Amino acid sequence: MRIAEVEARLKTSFVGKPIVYYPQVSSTNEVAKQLAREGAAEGTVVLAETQTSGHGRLRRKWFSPKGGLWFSLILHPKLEPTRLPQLTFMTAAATAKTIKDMYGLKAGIKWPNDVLVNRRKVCGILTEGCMINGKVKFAVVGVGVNANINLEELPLTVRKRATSLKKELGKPVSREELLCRLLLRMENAYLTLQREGFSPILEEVKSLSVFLGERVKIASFGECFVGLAENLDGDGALVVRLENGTRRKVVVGDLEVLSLEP
Ligand code: BT5
Repeated sequence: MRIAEVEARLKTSFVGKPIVYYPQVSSTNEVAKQLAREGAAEGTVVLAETQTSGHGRLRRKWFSPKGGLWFSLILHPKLEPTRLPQLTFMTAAATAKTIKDMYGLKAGIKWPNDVLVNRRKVCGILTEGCMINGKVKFAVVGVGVNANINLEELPLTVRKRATSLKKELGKPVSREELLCRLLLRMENAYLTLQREGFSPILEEVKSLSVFLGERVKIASFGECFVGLAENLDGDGALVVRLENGTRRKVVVGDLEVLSLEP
């Protein structure tokens, strides 16, 4: 990554100022949390070429070979701790829109934290918060975009459901340009969230969704069930109509869109 080029082209006012760059780290989220504890400014981005223990939710492994865009953004949101997932939705919408606009690819959001292109995962997002006395002291939003990675570097089980921008376009992308555009969108979305609340973000997520109106399988707290993904409620929880006609709200879980299974 040519950081000087990113710094020269970045049009944000605080996001990505500064960008703390490493050739390799354990996890950009872990490094960002440490920097935030030490007082790093809101907007600081930690970016690495590779991660040795990149992770997703529930400490699942996030494979981070060379060629990807792996970064974490430090924020100081005025949000209740239960509302932190709003930062994930905001980022998913920003990423899907950036990929659509820049490359004309059909990018969509799969609840709660994936961006898909052609039914396969191109990006995962992990938001973590640090709470003190019931208040959010800071949040770290980790973003992993399979920009120019070689899919052969992912294990077979992961590869089946993954893609990269390079694979979809048949040529590598400029990660510098992608990062600049994505950080600008994230800053604008964050300002919208702080000024106008979650509803404009939620509307975007709905319009980019690849799951609403679909038959889905949900895994949540060790339980599995199938139903129709009907809607997102005002907090981004998924409302599923079960096969017996009752509705169930899912706040945390994994979703498979049955008709999209590769
Ligand atoms: C996520 O978790 O999708 C969140 C991933 C966040 C990664 C970023 S990279 C920068 C920052 N630093 C970190 O340490 N993390 C963040 P989850 O929904 O739990 O999905 C994890 C699952 O995605 C794994 O169990 C695999 O099945 C799959 N996976 C792993 N690596 C992948 C990749 N490179 N591309 C597509 N899928 C992948």
